Amino acid sequence: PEVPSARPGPTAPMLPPCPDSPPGLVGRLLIEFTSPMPLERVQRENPGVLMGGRYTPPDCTPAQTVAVIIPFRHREHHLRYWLHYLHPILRRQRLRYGVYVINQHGEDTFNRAKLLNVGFLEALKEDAAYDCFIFSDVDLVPMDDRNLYRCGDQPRHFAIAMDKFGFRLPYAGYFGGVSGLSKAQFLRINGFPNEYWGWGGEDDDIFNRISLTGMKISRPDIRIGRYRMIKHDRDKHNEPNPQRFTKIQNTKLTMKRDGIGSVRYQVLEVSRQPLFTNITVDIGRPP
Ligand code: UD2
Ligand code: MN
Repeated sequence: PEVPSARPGPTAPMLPPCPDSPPGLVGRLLIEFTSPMPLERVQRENPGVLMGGRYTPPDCTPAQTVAVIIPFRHREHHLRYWLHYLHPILRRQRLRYGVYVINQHGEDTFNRAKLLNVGFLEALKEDAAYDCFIFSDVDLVPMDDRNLYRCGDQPRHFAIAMDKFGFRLPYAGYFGGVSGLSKAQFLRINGFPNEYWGWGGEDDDIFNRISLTGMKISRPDIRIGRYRMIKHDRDKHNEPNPQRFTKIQNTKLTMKRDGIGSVRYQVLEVSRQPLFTNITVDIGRPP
């Protein structure tokens, strides 16, 4: 009988595991949002990224497959900067990843955490191999590529030193901006809350979920976890949620019934763009 060849074919390349510390990192980066950033330019400068915003390192096999989830509505100009800065960084970090923009349909009140739940489920529908989920605001760009967008044995908070907070952690329980959980960690906390409509509180609820399940936040060095946020005004239909202060007192009671196990939504469109997958979704409106 024919003996199968041991030589690696094009479909099963035998690549070494990707190194723990990627060799091509550059460290501190210059980030600015002044020059205009046409999407055509960003596409031209990232030819290695496949349709839908997928990337796999050509020279090694990563330990994880990372879904980057971005909550979104009407921030096209921010997204162009995000794609321009993040694709080269994630590539240098030797990640196998995909970028998912979860676009809230309509003009009802924005709901960041519910969109992130949708992103988790929809990314897994695209590729069941995703085992690490990075949740990123569209307006946040890391200033140092040693801030590795990977998951570890505890939930990770990446955006710890932001320009708008004077490059300091604003409070010990702060978990906003950019965070990452493995699939198992995310399921352990029943995902994120679906009932925070409007601005604020949802990140503190997520922090509570993590603490209540006995996990601990892991963070990078304060010199490495630096971020720039693109300056912006508060969006329309994302007014501060007046219920947020009482809601975050009750995470222990609500987290079992409100989360990834109870999220209801309707996907209106999935469109694979050159640098990201856009998922437009109807998530309803506050009761
Ligand atoms: C802070 C947190 C953010 C979240 C929010 C409260 C930082 C850096 N970030 O962000 O993680 O906890 O407070 O909800 O502290 N978005 C849209 N369109 C909209 C509204 C929001 O795309 O109309 C998305 C977008 O990805 C944005 C994110 O939601 O970056 C957070 O909203 P924001 O940037 O208005 O809130 P901000 O900067 O106070
Ligand atoms: Mn912002």
